[in-house]
Amino acid sequence: MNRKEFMKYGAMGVAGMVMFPADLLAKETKAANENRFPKPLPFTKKGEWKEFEISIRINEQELAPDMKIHTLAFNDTVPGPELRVKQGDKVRVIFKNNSGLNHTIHWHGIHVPWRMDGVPYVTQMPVMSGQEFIYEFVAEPYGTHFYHCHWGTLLHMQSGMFGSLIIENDDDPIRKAFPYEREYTLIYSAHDVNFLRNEINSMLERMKERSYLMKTGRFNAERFNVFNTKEQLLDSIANGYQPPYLVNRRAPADLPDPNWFTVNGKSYPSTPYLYIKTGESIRVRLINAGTENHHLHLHGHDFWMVCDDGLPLPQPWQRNTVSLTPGKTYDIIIKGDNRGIWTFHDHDTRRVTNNGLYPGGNLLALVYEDLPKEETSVGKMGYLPKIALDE
Ligand SMILES: [Cu+2]
Repeated sequence: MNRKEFMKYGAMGVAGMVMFPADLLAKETKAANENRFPKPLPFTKKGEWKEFEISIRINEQELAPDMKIHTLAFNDTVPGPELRVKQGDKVRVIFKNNSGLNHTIHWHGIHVPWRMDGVPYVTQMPVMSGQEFIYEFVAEPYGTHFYHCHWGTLLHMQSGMFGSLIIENDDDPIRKAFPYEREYTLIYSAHDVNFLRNEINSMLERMKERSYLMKTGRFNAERFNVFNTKEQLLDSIANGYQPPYLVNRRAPADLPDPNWFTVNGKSYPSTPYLYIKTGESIRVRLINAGTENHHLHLHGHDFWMVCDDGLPLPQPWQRNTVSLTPGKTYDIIIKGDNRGIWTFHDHDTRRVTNNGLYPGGNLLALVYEDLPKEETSVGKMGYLPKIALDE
């Protein structure tokens, strides 16, 4: 390792990129860790409505040190911002599409009026580039939910178009049964970065070609599936045009095969830490916005599974591994009764790798803040391991 590399990876240690006990308890690590969770989106009160603004554009995201991918990011972050409201609130979301592609937003688990459900060509027209759409619904039911794009979901969801939607209840049965001060949101996803690169590059190519053709007056809306108005699209359909979801343009062999796995848009060693203290209970909201099953296992503890798809379970369920299938949310309570540093990870070991290399992917740590100083040394390790990131 040369000096430049040492400086770089040494600095990562300070930022908490490696699981050294002393680093994990450093002030800088804790401060940096705040940015590894979705941030609540501020709203404006407009009469009885809570009004949120969400936009979308193509962006870039660092999954792990030096590993960047192009993303489709709500408000420039992956995951998108957290929408946090109270049960019964009237919610208005102004969605602006600045991405050059079509999108919609689906409110997963929310009992919205059907016209607000975000399914293109079923409940609404896709929100085309440059357009905006206003979603309005009443926040029901209580619990941990999420939102995601419903256009080209195979690409758009694994490109980052998802975010948490938490509906709080002042009379929260979980808080009563398991008093907690701190809570954490973890959103899981899986990415075939080669698929993403090819798809997004070809989209960018098409966008370039499109603007060139537009400039020279030779643009064909049907060929590019880009329409300026609903009327223009309906005219085309009447003339025999088929929207792309009716056309099987992809052979099964071309389907993505995820090789990067993220929690809150990050792969280990950039994944978030869950801080806890002895005697404390924390609530963790697990959301699977990806395509894979994640068999999440906590070391050294059982946890209490308290909500399934946001709904409080009649009987909390004590366990240490839970299968979080695509589209599912679970809330778990972890009680701090075994001081230490413990991993919480996908037990399908393919998913604790970055492109096949362990450790990586869906691997994170539960970290006790009250770990005594004498336990924060791991003995004689004179080097910081460089996490291998191959292509
Ligand atoms: Cu989309």
